[in-house]
Amino acid sequence: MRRTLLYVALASILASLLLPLAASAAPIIGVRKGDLDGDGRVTVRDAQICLMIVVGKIRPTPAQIAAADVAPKGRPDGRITVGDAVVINRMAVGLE
Ligand SMILES: [Ca+2]
Repeated sequence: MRRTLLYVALASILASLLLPLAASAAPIIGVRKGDLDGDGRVTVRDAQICLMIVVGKIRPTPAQIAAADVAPKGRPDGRITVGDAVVINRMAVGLE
């Protein structure tokens, strides 16, 4: 019984570690790059949300991860960084 509980606990821990990776690797259909709040536009607010993700203030949804990964330009690297926030900010003001 104790061994079964241990296995269940270990499986839960492994699942919690692997699920975010699987979610971020899956293609998200209908996500507009840079639009983190899902309002259909890329604004400074989206860059602010990206920065909050970078500093760990908010936990991103899979759609936000897909929308936020815009840098390096032309070859997104699968990580959400300050560089992504900068590119989203440039998109918001029409420079990208
Ligand atoms: Ca938006």
